[in-house]
Amino acid sequence: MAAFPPTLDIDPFSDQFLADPYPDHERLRAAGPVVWLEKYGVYASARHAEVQQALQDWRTFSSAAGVGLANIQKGEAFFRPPSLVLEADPPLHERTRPVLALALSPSALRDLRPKFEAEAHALLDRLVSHRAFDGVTELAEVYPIRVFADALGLCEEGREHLLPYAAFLFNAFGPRNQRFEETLRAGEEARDWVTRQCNRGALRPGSLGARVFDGVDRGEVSVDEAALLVRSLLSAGLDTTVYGLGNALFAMATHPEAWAQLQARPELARPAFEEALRFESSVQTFFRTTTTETELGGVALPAGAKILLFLGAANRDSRRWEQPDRFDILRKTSGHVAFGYGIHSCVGQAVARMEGEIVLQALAERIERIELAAPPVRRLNNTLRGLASLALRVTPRRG
Ligand code: 8QM
Repeated sequence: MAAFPPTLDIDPFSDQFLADPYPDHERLRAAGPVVWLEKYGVYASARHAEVQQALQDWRTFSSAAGVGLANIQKGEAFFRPPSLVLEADPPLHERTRPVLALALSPSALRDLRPKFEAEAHALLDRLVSHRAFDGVTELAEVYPIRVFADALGLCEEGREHLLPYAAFLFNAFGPRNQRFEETLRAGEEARDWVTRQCNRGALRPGSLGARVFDGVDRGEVSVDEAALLVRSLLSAGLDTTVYGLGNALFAMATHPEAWAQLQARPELARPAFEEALRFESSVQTFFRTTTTETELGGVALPAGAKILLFLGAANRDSRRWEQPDRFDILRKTSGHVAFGYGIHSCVGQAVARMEGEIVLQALAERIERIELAAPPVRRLNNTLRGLASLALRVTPRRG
């Protein structure tokens, strides 16, 4: 017999929760496999097994009503036309996602790698020579914008809109709280620029963006659909890696043992970045909406219900991970859900991993020690976890 879930008064979009979500994650996991969040009238799960199960079962746990708190099928106001991948189920999703997957194929990535490496080396040569720099404003916010916006084929002008656009987008997956309002104006301004950049004519020939429009020539999507798919790359590909790189730098700077391991073997950069994603997942939460009456973790769910999935909490669930709060770059990280799971799992994850690997490896090759020069400053966002500032002091390698 399916049971009623325990009710919690936690607000996962409050300043207090977002500043340090981990104690509340534990409360959520401990309360049960699925809980009821009174404040928003939604179900939620913070345990790995149930989060994974819901992500896997896209027929029951739909994305088409939006992956934020608002139900976009009920006309609950949202600020942009729905994404054709993120906010879509099969069969639409089966037609649109392959266009992105093909644009971001392994061969496209191989072509990009030398540029991504050269940019990282140039940037880090300069930063390391200063012996002190801000890991967020001078590195994590600079590098993805440079390499990914270049790869996408965007013009230089107006790129300052990319982060405000994403900040607003990711806030808008949550409730219309003060944080949402604070980023609304800049986000809406940025949206108009973003919309213009998604046109075929605005994208450099041969770029990733142009490759999305190749799907039009193959008859897979319409011109308007291709523009929306470019918008997906622009929406999902910048802030996520900015926060991911910032979190990885923070973890490395505050875990000397992990840094020593990476320093001794810079080829650990890839697993180190992966562990940083598990440890501090840049995308913390997404919603699904039930399409029918169902059951999850023994709890009965009605049709049409929103359920909040705590990816970041699942990645620290002791039912799944040994010593989950330990940052250990040698652990097996497979099974983390920082990139999601199932048909919607991050289509750009290979690009993200490439950026993370290249930056961490280039750092490890150049630096002997890395330390905080000041307490980091958090940037709170309704969906993303990360930093506004990370003052670092580094000691270059000798010789
Ligand atoms: C999040 O617009 C989109 O298609 C889109 C926006 C944000 C994401 C994914 C897709 C997960 C990184």
